[in-house]
Amino acid sequence: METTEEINAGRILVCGTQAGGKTAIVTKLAQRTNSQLEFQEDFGGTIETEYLKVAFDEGKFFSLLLPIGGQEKWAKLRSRFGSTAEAIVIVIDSCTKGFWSNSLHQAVSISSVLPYNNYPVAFVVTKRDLNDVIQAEFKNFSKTIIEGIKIAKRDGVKYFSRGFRVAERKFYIDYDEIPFSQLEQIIVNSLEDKYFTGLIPGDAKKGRMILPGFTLVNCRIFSRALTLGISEPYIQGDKTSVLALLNDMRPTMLELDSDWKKLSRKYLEAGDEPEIPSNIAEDEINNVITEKLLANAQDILNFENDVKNISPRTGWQFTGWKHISVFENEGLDEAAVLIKNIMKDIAKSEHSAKFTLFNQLEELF
Ligand SMILES: Nc1nc2c(ncn2[C@@H]2O[C@H](COP(=O)(O)OP(=O)(O)OP(=O)(O)O)[C@@H](O)[C@H]2O)c(=O)[nH]1
Ligand SMILES: [Mg+2]
Repeated sequence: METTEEINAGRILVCGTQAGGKTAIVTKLAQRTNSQLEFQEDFGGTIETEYLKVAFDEGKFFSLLLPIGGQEKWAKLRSRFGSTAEAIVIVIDSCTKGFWSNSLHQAVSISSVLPYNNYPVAFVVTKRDLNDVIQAEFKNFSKTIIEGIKIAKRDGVKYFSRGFRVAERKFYIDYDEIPFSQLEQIIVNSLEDKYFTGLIPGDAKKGRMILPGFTLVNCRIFSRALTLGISEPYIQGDKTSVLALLNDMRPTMLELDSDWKKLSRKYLEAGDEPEIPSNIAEDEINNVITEKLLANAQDILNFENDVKNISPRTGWQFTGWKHISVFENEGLDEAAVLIKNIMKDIAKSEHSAKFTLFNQLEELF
């Protein structure tokens, strides 16, 4: 056999809540093999899936990474690809700890269709750079948001809905409680006003970020996680369903011309839209950011334990984890080694006939 021949030595499915950084990290890794590749910001998120090759040992073998769109609407697709996968990498964002259980949930659902026992699972914690940046800036985030609530009461909130046409809309806060979707929009607007310049509605590429690593998409996903953290005491429904509902769409609920009621028809256990008292204090926001959003070393160890603890039930063989930053090119070499270790571990997994993939009747109807 020719030593330069490429052998498909691993088909790795990369999953995790939307905007966690799956496409970014996989593109960076694939760039090592194909220098033409470049990560492009995608305001709407990955549609369906992307295949990207990573070669090791001068092309002797490669892994094919499939980062699938993290939004909930791609859940069926994840299962379909799961039936051909040989390993899973879970991507979690170090600035939105509140969404980690949703990412784990995705990996667990895929596991029931993966035709192996004892197959490798690893996780990558992304956006290390942004975690540091927000650690230094979060008190100004809270101040800006409190100011944003005041402005919303006085002048109303303008936003652009991006349905068929980009249309300007406006709402006022004239009551003591703010519905989730409006608070999410107030947070996005106030952070966007402070941390971006030159924004043009409908053209996400034109804006410039002021805070390093805080992209328009990061602003939205962070704002959603923050709104969730603030709303937690007021959630009436089941937490897992609420997380799924919030992972259904991108960008914000209002910008997408959607609302909680519409979405909750799909997530029946999510309950009514939470209402948050409008007199929320700066310190409460600070606490949510530090306690519920920004991950620290202990949080990562806890997640590792969660993964290890469910492994006997899901059939996982835990390969390891890395905390990286795609923007700072930090930890990418280690991430590449992690992928290589996954491919070694793939050899230890056993094929299994657990192919109860789809109920035939369910598929027909
Ligand atoms: N600061 C910072 N931002 C990052 C990093 N990695 C990704 N991002 C940003 O995070 C946002 C989402 O990244 P994607 O790679 O598109 O996320 P995804 O997981 O593929 O999202 P879906 O396709 O919707 O599931 C983008 O704005 C990226 O630029 C990182 O290491 N640091
Ligand atoms: Mg993607």
